[in-house]
Amino acid sequence: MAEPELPDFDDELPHDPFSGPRVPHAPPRLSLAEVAARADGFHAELDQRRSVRDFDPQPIPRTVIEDLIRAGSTAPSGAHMQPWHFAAVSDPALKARIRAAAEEEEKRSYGGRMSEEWRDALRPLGTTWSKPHLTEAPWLVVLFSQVWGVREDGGKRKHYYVAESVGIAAGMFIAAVHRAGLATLPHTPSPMGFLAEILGRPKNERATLLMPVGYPAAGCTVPDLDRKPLAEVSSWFEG
Ligand code: IYR
Repeated sequence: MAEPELPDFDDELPHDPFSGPRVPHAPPRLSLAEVAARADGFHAELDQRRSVRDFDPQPIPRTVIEDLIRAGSTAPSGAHMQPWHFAAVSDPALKARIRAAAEEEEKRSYGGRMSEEWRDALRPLGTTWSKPHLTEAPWLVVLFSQVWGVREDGGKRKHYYVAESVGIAAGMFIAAVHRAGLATLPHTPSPMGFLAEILGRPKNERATLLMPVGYPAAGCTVPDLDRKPLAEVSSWFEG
């Protein structure tokens, strides 16, 4: 398809005809010493985070989960469409249905649907089809991606960069869970169409992550993993 001709944008400056109302944004300007201390401190805190498979069943108040979802939902998103939905489940019967359906799919996956290479990659992590955390954790939070939005008149509204936006929301939710002193496990039973079905979600939503949330169980262990060093995950082009 031919590209449309470039309009003469210079005529439109300095007024941006597309912008809505604006409000001041003036967070306190911290000293560079404080900035450095916070950057270092936040990394140290996040570096303590581990995905956990053994949860303490102690109930966690709904208000805590509400705040964690609020935190996740502060994520930036394509055209600010906020194309996510968090479903929070503490009902034991629903958790049991979700666990049974997830294990059903995982049995098929571990039983042959995953490639040999994939199963080899997972072996050091010790994962299996068995998902007791789905009933042991006090909450399951299911993050859905809204592939499109729904207008007030019922029409479809296009959503942009859905995978990126929902991925960022997941990261912020996971960081918030950790900051609160709780743990989670970003779990992706595949396929996970059963989650929309069990939770009665609309047609525009796809389950993206299933995250049990709670305290780690006493005596919980995790694989002895290292994180890639900075040099391996970054490159620098300094002036
Ligand atoms: N969804 C399966 C398999 C699995 C896949 C990856 I990639 C992991 O990092 C861990 C597990 C399961 O949850 O067991």
